[in-house]
Amino acid sequence: MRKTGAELVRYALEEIGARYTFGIPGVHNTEIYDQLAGSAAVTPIRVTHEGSGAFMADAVSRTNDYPGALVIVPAAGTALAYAGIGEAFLDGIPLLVITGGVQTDQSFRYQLHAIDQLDMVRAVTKGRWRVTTHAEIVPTLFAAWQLAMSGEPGPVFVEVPVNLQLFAGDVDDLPPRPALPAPPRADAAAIVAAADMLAVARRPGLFLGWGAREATALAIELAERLNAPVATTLQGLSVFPATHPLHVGMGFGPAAVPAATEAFADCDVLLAVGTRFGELATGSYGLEAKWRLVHADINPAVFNANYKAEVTLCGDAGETLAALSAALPPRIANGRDGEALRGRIAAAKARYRKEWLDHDSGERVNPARFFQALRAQLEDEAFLITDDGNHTFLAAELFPSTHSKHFLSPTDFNCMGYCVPAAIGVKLTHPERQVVGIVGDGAFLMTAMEIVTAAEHGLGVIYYVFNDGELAQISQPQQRTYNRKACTVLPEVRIRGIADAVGAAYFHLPDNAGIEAVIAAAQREGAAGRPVIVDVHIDYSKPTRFTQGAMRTALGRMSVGNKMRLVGRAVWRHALGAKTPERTP
Ligand SMILES: Cc1ncc(C[n+]2csc(CCOP(=O)(O)OP(=O)(O)O)c2C)c(N)n1
Ligand SMILES: [Mg+2]
Repeated sequence: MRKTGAELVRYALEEIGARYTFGIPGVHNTEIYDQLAGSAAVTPIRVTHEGSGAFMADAVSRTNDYPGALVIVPAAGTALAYAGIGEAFLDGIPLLVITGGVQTDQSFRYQLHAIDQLDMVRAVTKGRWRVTTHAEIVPTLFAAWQLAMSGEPGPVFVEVPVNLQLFAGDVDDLPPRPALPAPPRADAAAIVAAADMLAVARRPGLFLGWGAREATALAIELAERLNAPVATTLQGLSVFPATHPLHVGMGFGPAAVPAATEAFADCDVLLAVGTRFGELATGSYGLEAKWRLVHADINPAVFNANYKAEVTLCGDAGETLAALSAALPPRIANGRDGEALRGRIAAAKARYRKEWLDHDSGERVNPARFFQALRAQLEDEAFLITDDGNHTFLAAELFPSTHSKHFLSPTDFNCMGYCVPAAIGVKLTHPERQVVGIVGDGAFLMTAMEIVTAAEHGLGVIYYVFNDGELAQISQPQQRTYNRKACTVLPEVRIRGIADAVGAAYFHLPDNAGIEAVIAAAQREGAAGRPVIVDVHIDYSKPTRFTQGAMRTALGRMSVGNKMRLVGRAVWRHALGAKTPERTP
């Protein structure tokens, strides 16, 4: 039969089960856009910036079982989408990137958008293809999808030259979507060895990352059988419900909240599932490996990279945990008093909350009061999407997440600008749920105009802009180490003007007095299908445990000479007095 390339792309997207594509039309992909405009299954969403489109697609993948997809123009679109592709790559999120390609049926050089795109995206994709015939299009998109979804998921990139899209060519048939390859299965002997280690452990602990996102029920069962405290990574924050009495918080080393540090202080066997022990997850590699490690992950490359494991289990997290559970003896008597442990965790959490609530925020909004009120007014299944900055760690320490995949953060690529578009991607695919963005003022400036897309589609995402006038996650350490804030004090921005421009409701939250009423009013607007921007004059005077702990750990690792140089400079500069004027909104 004869089909145009654009028809074949549409067919493959429909078969794969993609429901949305994100991007901007250009001369190299209008034929695909025209096809998608006629599709009942796939809706193309036009964005204001391909970077936002990539973050939206990433968030669709994180919260659904089908992949987010991009349809973008070559070179320019790819360049702007790059940050989102990079975030998906380092966070292990599947993404199907389809770009047009320059004409391959003529010999002119210096065509528009003519660069080697496959070379450009090599560092941030699991696989890259440039199709050369019509017959390759559907099989290539299927192979790309399989690669994106299997093992540790990630982005894939397929370039379809514009001449193939426009004109018909021969294909034998339209094959149905193939199955996904079965995940690897952890070695049976290794499962027994791991179960033996856990069975004899006196003080076992669980550490869960994003890779365990589909295994929450099994993790709860195992933690309860072992009487083990459970810590998560930042990306995996929602994997274990914060309301469970064995949940301690994010991380468990010096950069963790006290409940976690205390509960893991005497941990002798650690079961880590779906984490790579990366920089953020470990608080700058501050976890002290006093424990014997059982490390389970689907990607064998992560084993023994940063922390030496005694047993490694390569496989799907759910299958691995089920096998481990089955291999454990029916009764585990590790001598740990489960009730006392739960009591200590609850008490440490209460103390930490009180420490924050008691903190004098002056005329500004106290972060703990804000998150407490927000949690009280939100439904359990609400989604919380953060950006990257001090606000991320405040949310992680002060907002209890209760449902897996309902807390999103741009983690290991650590790209600012994520929150605004990602929250749109979530709301688009979960219109019945409350979707809340917590975004720093600096990050907000990067992608705020994308809220026009939320307004266009009647998506009542609520953004709380933590307005402190600074790039705080950077300016705070700058202040401490340099005694000045080079390039991290932001210019004044009238956020109300942005709200007016994009068609969002606007609320101002200057101090604690209005917290409950403003959250309620914002939720009413959101429920009516209107995006909302709340300008929160947040108090950042109290640092998070994460920032303090990670900085101390990084400093501690330096050579004595380097440490002396940094500390000496800080002391000297503090003696000379502050250099930068501050601007507090
Ligand atoms: C694209 C990008 N540029 C720069 C950074 C470095 N960076 C990390 S956090 C941060 C501060 C973010 O400021 P803001 O959004 O106001 O959040 P806050 O820390 O004040 O809560 C910066 C500049 C980054 N992570 N990503
Ligand atoms: Mg800020």
